[in-house]
Amino acid sequence: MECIFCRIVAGELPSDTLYQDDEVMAFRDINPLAPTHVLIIPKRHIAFLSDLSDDEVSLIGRMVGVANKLARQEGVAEKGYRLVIGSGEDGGQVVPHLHMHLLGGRRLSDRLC
Ligand code: DGP
Repeated sequence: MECIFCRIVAGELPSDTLYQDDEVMAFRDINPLAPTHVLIIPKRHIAFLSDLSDDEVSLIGRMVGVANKLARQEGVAEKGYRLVIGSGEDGGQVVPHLHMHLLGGRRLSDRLC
């Protein structure tokens, strides 16, 4: 298995896992850019956001639900946080397995990019 995140899902690579259910998993980013930096991923390998069919977009809703729950758990919900999904090279996506970043715990840049 080549995909790093699929290997994390399979338990072949360690991760600081905060949440998992049948479809979604969340773990701390190995290279945190903020005091709270969590990655929320589908367990199934989907490379890019742009690969999601119209029938599959509800998966993103599930990922947002997990992110909101973790933001409360991490104590960042009240002051605020940011959810980011990059898709593809120009979107800044390095790991080709769909993921959402949950960033919080400090004032993030006003600049979006
Ligand atoms: P992106 O640039 O959006 O593709 O973000 C990929 C993120 O994945 C990046 O912030 C670092 C993180 N990452 C890469 N490899 C690993 C890993 O093996 N474990 C964990 N926990 N995070 C990883």
